Order: sequence, then C-alpha cells, then structure tokens
Amino acid sequence: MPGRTPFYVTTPIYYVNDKPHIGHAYTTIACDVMARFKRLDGYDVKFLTGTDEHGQKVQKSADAAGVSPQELADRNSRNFKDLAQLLKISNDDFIRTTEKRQHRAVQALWERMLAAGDIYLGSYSGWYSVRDEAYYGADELRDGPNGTKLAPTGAPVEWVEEPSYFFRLSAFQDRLLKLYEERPDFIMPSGKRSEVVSFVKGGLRDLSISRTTFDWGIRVPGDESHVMYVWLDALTNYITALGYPVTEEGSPYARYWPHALHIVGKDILRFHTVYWPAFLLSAGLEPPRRVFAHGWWTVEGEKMSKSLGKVVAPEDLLEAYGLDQTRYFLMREIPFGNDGDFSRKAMIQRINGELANDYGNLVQRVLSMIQKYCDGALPKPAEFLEADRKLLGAAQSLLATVRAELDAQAFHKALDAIWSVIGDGNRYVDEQAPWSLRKTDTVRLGTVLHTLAETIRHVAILTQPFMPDASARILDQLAVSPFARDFKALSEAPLSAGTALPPPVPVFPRHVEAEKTEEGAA
Ligand code: ME8
Repeated sequence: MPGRTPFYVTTPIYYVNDKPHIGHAYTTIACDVMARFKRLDGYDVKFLTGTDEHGQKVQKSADAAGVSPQELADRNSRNFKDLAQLLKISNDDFIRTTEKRQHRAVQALWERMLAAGDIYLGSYSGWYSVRDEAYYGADELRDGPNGTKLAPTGAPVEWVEEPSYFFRLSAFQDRLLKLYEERPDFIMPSGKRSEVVSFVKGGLRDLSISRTTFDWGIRVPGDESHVMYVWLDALTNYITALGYPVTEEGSPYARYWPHALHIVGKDILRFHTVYWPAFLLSAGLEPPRRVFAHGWWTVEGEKMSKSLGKVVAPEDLLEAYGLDQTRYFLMREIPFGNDGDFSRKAMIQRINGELANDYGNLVQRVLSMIQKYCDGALPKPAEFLEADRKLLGAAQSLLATVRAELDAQAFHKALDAIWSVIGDGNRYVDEQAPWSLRKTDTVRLGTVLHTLAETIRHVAILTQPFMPDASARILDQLAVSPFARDFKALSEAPLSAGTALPPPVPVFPRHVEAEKTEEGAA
C-alpha cells in the first residue's frame, strides 16, 4: 500500500522436531506486539512466522518416531500454527520450508552466491552438533562425560567427514565489521552486538553449506548428491515470504525488504548476525534492518527440559491464567534482552497487582461511578483544573514514550510508562473523591469523571498490542467505535459527552489459587 511506511517483523521459524513451548510463545508474542503496535501507528506491516522443517535434527526425530520427516513436519507444523491461533497472533503469513516457494528461493539465492564466486566444492572434516545444527571448531569444544566432546551450548557433537560445498565466509570479515560499525543498532541489545563484533574480529572460517550423508533438505542446484545446510535454507525463509527471487518494483520484496526486524532468541544470534548478512551481501542483497536477540527463560529456576518435566506448555498457562494475562506477564516480567525466570508465583503477583488492582480497578471504579452517578452516560467536562490537566497531559504524552520504547523493543519499559499513568489515575480518583463531589459539586464531578474516562481511553488504546482482548473490552465499555482505536484517534477522536455506556463488567479478575481456596474453606 503506497504512502504508508513498510515494516516487516519476523519470528524464527521453529524446528518441527518437537512441540511448541513457552519459549516459542515468548518470541512470537513479542513479534505480535510489534506488529500490532506498528499497524495501529499507521505502518504497512507484514508479520511472518513459520516452521523450519529440513535437516538432520528433524530427520532423526522422524526416524525415532517411526514416521517420515514429511509426516513429522506436517504434524508439528500444525501444532505451531494452532499455537499462533491460540495466542491470537496476527501474522500475515506462515511459512514452511518444505513449500515449493522456499525451494525456489533458496536455490536462486545459492545461484547468486555461486555466481559471485563465494561457493566452492571441498570436503568437510570437523565437529557437528545435530541438536544445534551447527559446526564447531575444536577450540570451541569442552570435555563432556566419558571422553565425549560438547559444544559451548552443552549439545553433543559428532565428527563429520564428507564432501561439502563451502561458503567463503572468511572473505566477509571486513564487510561485516563495517556493517556493525555503520549501523550500531543492527544488532540489539548492545551487549549482544559486542559479542558478535569480537567473534568476527577473531577471524571467520569458511562455512560448510551442504551435506551428503542424509537427504532431508533442499538439493544443491546442479549437484543432486548434496542437500543444503539447514541454516542456509532456514534463513532464506525471510525473503521467500516476500516472493524472492522476484524483486522488481512493485513486488513484496521491493516493498518490505530490507525493512525487517528479526526477533530471535540469543541461541541463534550468530546465524542471524554473521551468516545471514554475509549470504545476503554475497548475493548482492541488503542485510535486514535489525536483529534483536532476546534472553532465555528458565522455569521455576531451572532450565526447561523435557526429561525433568519442566516444559511449560503455553496452552496450560492460557487455561490457568488467561491469554492476555500470559501475554502481559511475558512482556513485563523481564527486560527484553535479559534472561529471566518463569514462576507461577510471579505470574499471580502481576495478575493480582498490576492487572486486577491497578488497571482493572481503575477501569472498574470509573465505569461504575459513571454508571451510578451519571446514569451511565459519559459526563460533560467543565473547566479543567491543574490536577485534571496534569493527568490528561500524562495520558496524552504516553504515545510518544511508548513509541520510543517499542522502537527499541523495550516492551517492559513501554508497559512501565503506561502503568505509571494508571497509578496517576488511581491516585487522582482518591484525591478527587468523586463520591463526595457527587453530593457537593456535580459540575466538578463531570469534569473529574470525564478526565478519568479520557485517561482510560488512552491507556486502553495503547495496551491493545499487548492485550488485544482485554483492551477491546475496555474500549467497548467506553463505547469507543472500532474505527477510532488506532493511534491517530488518540488525539483526533476524544470521547463525546452524553454517549450511553453499557453496564460495566470487570475485565481483570483476581487470580485465586486453588490450594488457597481449599485452605480458606478448611
Ligand atoms: O532455532 N527462552 O528453532 P527452535 C526463550 N529453526 N526463548 C526460547 C526458549 C527459551 N527457553 N526456547 C526456545 C531454531 N526459544 C531454528 C530457527 S530461524 C531462520 C531458524 C525461542 O525451534 C527463541 O526464539 O530451536 C529461540 O531462538 C527459538 O525459540 C529457537 O527455536
């Protein structure tokens, strides 16, 4: 859509060797918040997620499950698609690397890299980790149990010797360093940027980009005995979904590339910030705008591990706490970029404190007072006093703050800023005591309740990207038209006095733990 600024946001494409868990939900929700925010802010947004279906890891899982890799991929890709639906993810496309469009794009990219002289045939002998789908130098390994070797990630490695095509990654050191230098926000957060810069400064080895000992992958053009390295395949998904290799004027590629934000976990930082831009530069294409690597969740203080039964299934959380509550918690609990711990105690504290006591309470008491004191019609403001102007001013300046925080993917800070206005709102209710004004000064009462309703409108419009359902229910209760919920409407479509409001229904119930109820009953 010409005229609007393009914005492209992507999740990693998830391996289909396993079921989705809270870690996958986390990245996908963060991308969804970005996509929803940018849409409300007037951008032309494309939001992509999907599944990574080739490679030895998927092949091995399929063998272990006694099904074909395609069957495993079909089954688990469906699980990721279902999860996106369950989380109300607003993706515009869902890509699977087994699709025809992906074969076409990856092979075209290979041909470009070959034509640039960056691919040569050799043979690989070295260490490979199937779990990480990554090659490691001997100097990177540590000793594992029983004389085995482990990757820095703790994954087992195996010795591999086979004919392989190589990508001349070593020739890209200077170009990559120049990219990091010229575009300091290409890799975020900055700590991650420093890690990558020192890794690249340490020198780059050429990268093996094809395998011959298994066949679950995309064939190398012109040499059927090789399948492509799964990461070359996987990374290409980001441009496949834009119709690559079609790049002419008017194509989705021309529209959205390179305006891309790749949000990934820190485990796959190197693939996205070293290999991916190098592949693109080799093919004469531009690197994306930004790679943001977020941190790692543990659960109740421990690494998520299937064997320990410590995997949090997103659907269990939604059932126990609700979707918006879960989305809020994940975006608020830890600064985006840091590691953090998922605990049910912390989740309940935030639900009962920030959602029920702070946000829910503000909305509920203001709407109830309008219902009771004003016959359910939005009151008319009279003269604004200093306190009213202060609260309205804080609400009106939120957009600029939240926008700046989200432009740096600082979701927690954006929420903090919104909650600071919610706190101001609750204090203002206490100070202005509308229940007394009702008896002493109904003109002033109208101004106070109007000020509060306007504040809530601002807050609810801005919480939409984080909590789409709850925010919509609040805006419904303020009778805000579905067409007046974008960020332009913040200043252009204020509430109009006299509008009839429906009877209020609480939006954020307190979470009562099952055990506590039993204790209470005993
Ligand atoms: O790496 N905490 O797929 P994958 C936070 N197919 N995030 C977590 C997490 C945790 N404990 N566990 C997983 C792959 N994640 C490749 C990607 S992209 C071209 C190819 C999230 O299924 C996080 O986003 O192993 C991490 O990067 C991703 O899941 C890894 O998903």
